[in-house]
Amino acid sequence: MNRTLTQKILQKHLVEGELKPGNPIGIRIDQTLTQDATGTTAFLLFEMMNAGRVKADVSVSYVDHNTAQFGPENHNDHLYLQSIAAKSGAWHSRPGNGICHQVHLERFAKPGETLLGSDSHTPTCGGIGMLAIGAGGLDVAVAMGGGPFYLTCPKVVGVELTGKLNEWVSSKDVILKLLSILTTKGNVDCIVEYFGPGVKTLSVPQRATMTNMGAELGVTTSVFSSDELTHIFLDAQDRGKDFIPLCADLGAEYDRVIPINLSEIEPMAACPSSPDQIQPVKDIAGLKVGQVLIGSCTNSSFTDLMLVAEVLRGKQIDAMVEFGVAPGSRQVLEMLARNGALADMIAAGARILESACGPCIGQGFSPGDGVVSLRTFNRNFAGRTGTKGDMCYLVSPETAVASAIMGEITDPRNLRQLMGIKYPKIKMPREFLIDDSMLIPPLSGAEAGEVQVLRGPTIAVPESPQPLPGELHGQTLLKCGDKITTDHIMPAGTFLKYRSNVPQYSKYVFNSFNEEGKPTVAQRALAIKALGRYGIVVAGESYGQGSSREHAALCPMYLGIRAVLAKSIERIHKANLINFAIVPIEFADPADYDKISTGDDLVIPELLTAIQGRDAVQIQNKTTGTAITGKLILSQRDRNILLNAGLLNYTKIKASRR
Ligand code: MIC
Ligand code: SF4
Repeated sequence: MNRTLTQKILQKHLVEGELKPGNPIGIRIDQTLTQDATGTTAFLLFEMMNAGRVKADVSVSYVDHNTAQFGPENHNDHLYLQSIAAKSGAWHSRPGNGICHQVHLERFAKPGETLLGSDSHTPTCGGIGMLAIGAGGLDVAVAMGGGPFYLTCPKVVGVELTGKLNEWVSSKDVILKLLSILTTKGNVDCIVEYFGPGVKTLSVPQRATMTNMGAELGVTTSVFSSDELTHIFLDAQDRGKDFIPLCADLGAEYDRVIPINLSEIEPMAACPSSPDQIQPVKDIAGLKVGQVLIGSCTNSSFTDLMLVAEVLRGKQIDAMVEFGVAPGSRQVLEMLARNGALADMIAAGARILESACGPCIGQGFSPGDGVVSLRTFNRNFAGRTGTKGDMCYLVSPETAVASAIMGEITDPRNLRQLMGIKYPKIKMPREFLIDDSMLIPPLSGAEAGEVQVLRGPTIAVPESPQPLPGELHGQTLLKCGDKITTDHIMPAGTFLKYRSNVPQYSKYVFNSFNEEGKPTVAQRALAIKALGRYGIVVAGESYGQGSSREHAALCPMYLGIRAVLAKSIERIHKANLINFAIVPIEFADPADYDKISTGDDLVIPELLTAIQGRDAVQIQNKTTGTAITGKLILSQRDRNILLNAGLLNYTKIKASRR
């Protein structure tokens, strides 16, 4: 059989199950990554598992999200992470060293290996030919302890690239084009594999932009082959020894093929407020912009920022535009500083931010009311900038810099005519600047014994779920619509600093649904809990889009929410719900969604019996007297986890039986 690249990597790592789309499978994980916003919980859970030292080949704990340090919380987390990494045998990437995905691509990613990361953009490393998957922190903690990662064997969607990108068009425009085709929903349990003659025209950072933003499609991951350009990139990172050539067999069979001719791609934009609201830039050109931000794990590589700097050299950004640049890593920042490109950007009016997630996760640079913000980032969910009613557009660095100069959305292909600016051809450096001094290597077992783990007073050990009841008496805490993201469920921005304190963070569950002067969703959930009943969330399609944050399950669980009834649920979030013993139920008939309102009393009479072995579960709406059938789309392992009060408890029970 002619195999896809995905099948080859999966086969090599398969430890359980059969490689047939839809089957539950378990794979060995070679590398893991965590970041501070999810990593504190992941490491606290890792400690609770008593798994000893890290057993994955490479585990890196990054600090990149929570670096603003208003109050002691962030620094307490950093100190905990540095000490627990030392204790447990993980690498530690210090704050300032860069965004996890960019640094991992530069310094650790290896073609043909598997990576599991507690961040949804972990697929970035698919740009180097790695099978890189985002997951909840608890799943990553299990993989750090040497356990397999369980997933549904994916279908493989082949994206056949032909042609070559034109000047001023970038790989960001290609992934935006793909988002316009596949949208952000309906792609669960698929992997996107890029193939075809167009692949060799894209550098590793360009590929990584596409695999990064593949997360917005809701696919398990995206992957490119590993070829001569991969070799050149690894050589330039002084990691040539990590190279292996890898590609699909000729005539490999994909479940679906989407052809994309790179020569036909034009500058694209994702309009407010979803990454799949795509329009060609030329159709929205002329719209006044008040803020332009370059950075995030999608578009902050050395080549991206060199292009921006070259365009800006000798120019000024528009007087009404606030212009920020956050380089993806310390390597990128230092190289720009040494070659003068940073000075060009500063001279043009750029405000330089540290190498971190920053504004991408609402840590500063919230736009003013009514201000159009153009960003090279990957997500523009409503309110993610920190401003209610924000108008955030996602574009390529080319479009961003052109618009910053012109003060309005500008098709970068017009820059020559408008400003006499020629397209700068940016070369990949033959050697990147290698300085790993902000990466602390793992300690030996003996040295680690001496380390004291620093757990500051703002860090709270998360609570474990209680066993599920045989018959669930609940109330609809909230009925929400389609495409509810994890940002809606557990907001980031100014609340991000409470990530390592579940009781505190849970106060902001579904914060965007709270109304002035009325009890918050969290207060209502606690009131239901006080009556000895359970909260139930009812939702439309694609519930739990976006991030991997397990707090979107952990905090609701803490407030007594034990079931989600939705038209469909996204992969990572569904796994997180199961891990924290919240039952994910899908409507057998989506029209039944209309039979429930917020506040309705719902009873699930045979919940445990159904979890034990049925695919359907009956739900009685006591308020309206109607009955609803729900689907339980669960593997045997999912059922075991739910029946044993969550993954942590299940892992402990399994370990005690060994
Ligand atoms: C995001 O981009 O939404 C985040 C913040 O990186 C999240 C992780 C988190 O919530 O900590 C993600 O993508 O998984
Ligand atoms: Fe950080 Fe933004 Fe990337 Fe998430 S998407 S990892 S917040 S830069």
